[in-house]
Amino acid sequence: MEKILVIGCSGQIGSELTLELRKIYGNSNVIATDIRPAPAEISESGPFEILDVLDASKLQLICEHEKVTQVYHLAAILSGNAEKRPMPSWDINMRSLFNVLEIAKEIKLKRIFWPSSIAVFGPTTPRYNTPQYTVMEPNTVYGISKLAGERWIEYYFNKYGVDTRSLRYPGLISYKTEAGGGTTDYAVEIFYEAIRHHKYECFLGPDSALPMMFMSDAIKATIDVMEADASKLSLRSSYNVAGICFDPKTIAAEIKKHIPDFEITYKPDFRQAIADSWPACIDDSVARKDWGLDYVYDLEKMTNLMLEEIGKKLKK
Ligand code: VAH
Repeated sequence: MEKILVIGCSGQIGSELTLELRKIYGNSNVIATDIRPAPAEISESGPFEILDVLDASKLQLICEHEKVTQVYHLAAILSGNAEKRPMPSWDINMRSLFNVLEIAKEIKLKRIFWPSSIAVFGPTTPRYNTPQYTVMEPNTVYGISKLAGERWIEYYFNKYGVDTRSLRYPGLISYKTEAGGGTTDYAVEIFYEAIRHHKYECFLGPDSALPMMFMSDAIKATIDVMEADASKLSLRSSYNVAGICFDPKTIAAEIKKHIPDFEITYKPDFRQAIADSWPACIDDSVARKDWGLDYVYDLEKMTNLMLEEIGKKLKK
């Protein structure tokens, strides 16, 4: 019997992943945790506990008491916020990972998922069709923590046999939980502002192309890589996953097809330098070959759904 622990269930990924895992494994077999209260649909549909992932003893207690077999560790300080508080963000992103890896080694957890990011790439990385293996010189706190994290999860796999799995997420777009503290947040904010005010001041310039993915595709890819037969996995650092690639002017034009008077203006802030250091689009052929990565949502399909669902949400 699988018993799954989700760390960071109230976040952009965790809030949707928890519900999807509960559909697969049963509500009572997916324990949701976060340092802050969870949305009602999570806390009322299955076990929820307040957990600070830096509290290693409480984390181990929950894993042992609940006989946890798999952990999805999703808690992290994202790129924008990490630049505002480098040392505390480094500590949270790294110490939380070490807590999970050490407990996995200690009590022989079956499998660990930890999210990496396209932020592991830097300004010297080829920006177009960025390969799985390439130069990686990130110059952000978040990117450095993700690069270090990839090395550590691979180390724990090779040295201690901890079955670690990971994806290099692009910017993730969903209508259920607003993004928080990231550089790709504009691709979520733009929908809310377009519906509320028919205008949006974008904190990135018009041509800042970045790899993106609709959340349901990201959730499917996450569960697929965790459920893949270990013999199929050719790497234990983290898989490139791409989804779609667009810049602010392109997504604005797609929204204008639905809201003709929508206007976007541009006022780049500190996050422009972060975006400029990241790839524009990613090659994800290794993930496709190893475990069948695929996508459903392109820009048009995603825009239609985001406007429809956020429109309903804002009417409530
Ligand atoms: C961020 N949403 O903007 C995250 C993500 C690729 C970007 O890792 O920091």
